[in-house]
Amino acid sequence: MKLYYATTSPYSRKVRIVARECLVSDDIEEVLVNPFEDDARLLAANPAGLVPTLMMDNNTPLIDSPVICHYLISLSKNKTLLPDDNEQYWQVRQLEAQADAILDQALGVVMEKRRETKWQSPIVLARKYEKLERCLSRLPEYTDTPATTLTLGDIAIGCALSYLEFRIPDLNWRAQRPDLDKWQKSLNPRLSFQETRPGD
Ligand SMILES: N[C@@H](CCC(=O)N[C@@H](CS)C(=O)NCC(=O)O)C(=O)O
Repeated sequence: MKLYYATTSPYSRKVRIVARECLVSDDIEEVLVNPFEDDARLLAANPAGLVPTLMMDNNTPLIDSPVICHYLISLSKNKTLLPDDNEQYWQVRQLEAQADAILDQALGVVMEKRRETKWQSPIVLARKYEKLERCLSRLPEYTDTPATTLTLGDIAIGCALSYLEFRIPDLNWRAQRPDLDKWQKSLNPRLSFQETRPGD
């Protein structure tokens, strides 16, 4: 398999962490691309030109990080990332979706701030900041450290939080949510998180 990714893309990071946690990363060739430069290899696989994009072994593409994560988990024997139990399964999927909602808003902020200052909309930015604050305040309480029971939802939240710190440090989420701060820091020593740290 081939994974088109960018080091600063939090959606890519999620997939790369999942691949490592479910021990399928040896079967994946990671191909670094810049999605903003219309790389021909990426466009051939994904007409929307977004990372992550996975080329499966049968040369068919899979797009969208949740789809790719689920596919990789389906290839592995890891039953912790996405539990079989119906109630737990949907809890994990919900957490994954909450994390993706944070990422979508965060990416919106980053893109808006990349526009020339005179074209930036303070209204759009304020709305996105409000959404981010609300989303963070509604995340579940993290009273335990993750230890051995890391799920796909935890990975997604971990990626979203570290992306916020990387790209929107003025949001200062650690000060608002000391429980999340402690929990997120406990993820950092994992090899999967270390090997995929965002960097320009
Ligand atoms: N819903 C998609 C979002 C992917 C996405 O927006 N990726 C960004 C990088 S973080 C991208 O490739 N942007 C390039 C562009 O907008 O042209 C997913 O979960 O994979």
